[in-house]
Amino acid sequence: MPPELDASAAPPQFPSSLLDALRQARHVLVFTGAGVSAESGIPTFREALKGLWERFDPRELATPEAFQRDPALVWGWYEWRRMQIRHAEPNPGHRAIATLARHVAQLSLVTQNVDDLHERAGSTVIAHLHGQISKPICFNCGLPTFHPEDRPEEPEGGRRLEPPRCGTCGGAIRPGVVWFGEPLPTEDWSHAMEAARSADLVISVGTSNLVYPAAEIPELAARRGATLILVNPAATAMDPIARYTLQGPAGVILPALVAAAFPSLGA
Ligand code: BJW
Ligand code: ZN
Repeated sequence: MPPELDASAAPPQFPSSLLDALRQARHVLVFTGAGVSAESGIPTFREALKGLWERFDPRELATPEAFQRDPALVWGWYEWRRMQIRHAEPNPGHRAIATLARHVAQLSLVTQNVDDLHERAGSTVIAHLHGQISKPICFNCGLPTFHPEDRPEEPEGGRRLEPPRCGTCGGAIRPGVVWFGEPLPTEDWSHAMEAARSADLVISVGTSNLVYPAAEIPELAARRGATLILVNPAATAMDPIARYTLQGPAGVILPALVAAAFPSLGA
C-alpha cells in the first residue's frame, strides 16, 4: 500500500525516500490532466457541462460525429470554455512545476490539457496530447485558416454559436483539440513516448488516468521501473502501480513538495 498524505493537515509531510528520489532523479516526467487547472477555475473535463450545459454528456460533445451533427452546439461549447481559459490565471500547482524544472537535471512536461496555463506559468510543454483549444483548424481541410473577424472576442454565454468558415476551402472551423476516436498528434505523441522511455521519476498530476492512449505514458514509465508519484484528491486507475499517492489538490501538494525537496533554493 503506498503511503498516502492528507492535504487537510497543513503543511503536508513527505516521506524522506520520496524527497531523495526527487532530488536524485536524472529525468523527471510530469504528466498533467484537468485537475491541475481546477484551482484556476477551469472545470475538469467531467465537470465542464455545469450550468447552461448540464443536460449534455461531455463524451457526446467531444466527438467528430457531434460536430458534424450540430457544429453550432459544439463550437458554442468550446468558445464558452475558451473564454473561461482566457480569463483564468495559472495557479500555484502550475508554478511549482515550472520551479521544479529549474531544480532537477531534466524535466519533460506532457499535458492532456487543452489550455495554456503551463506555458503562462513559465513551463515548456513538450507534448499537448489532446491539442490546444486556442488553435482552431478547418474540419474539412485541416488548415488553420479562417477569417478571424468571424470569431467574436467575447462570445455571448449562450449555448449555440455558428463556427467561422475556412479561408481556404470554406469548410467549418473546429477547435484544435483531439476528440474521442481521433488519433493523437504524431509529434506530441512521439515526444511523450520518448520521455516515458527515459524518465526515472514520473509525477502524474490531476488526471483520472482513464483516457487512452494518453494514460499509457505514466503506465509505461512505471512498468519500466520509474518511480510513479500521483497527485490527486481522489483515487485513480493508476493507484495500484504508484509508489506514492499524494492525496490533495495540486495547488497545495506541488509547492509543498518542491519546497520540501529543495529547501535551500526556495520554491
Ligand atoms: C484534481 C484537482 C486538484 C480535481 N488537484 N487533481 C483503450 C481502452 C478503452 C478505450 C480506448 C482505449 N484506447 C483508446 C480508447 C478510446 C478512447 C478512450 O480512451 N476512451 C476511454 C474514455 C475509455 N480514446 C480515444 O478515442 C483517443 N483516440 C484514439 O484512441 O484514437 C485511435 C485512432 C488511431 C488512428 C486513427 C484513428 C483513431 C482520443 C482521446 C481524446 C480525448 N480527448 C479529450 C477531449 C479534449 C477536448 C476537450 O477538452 O473537450 O481530452 S477527453 C478528456 O479526457 C480530455 C482530457 O484531456 C482527457 C483526460 O481527462 P483528465 O485530464 O484525466 O480529466 P478528468 O476530468 O477525467 O479528471 C480530473 C481529475 O482531476 C480527477 O481525477 C480529479 O480527482 C482530479 N482533480 N481537482 C489535482 N485541485
Ligand atoms: Zn478548409
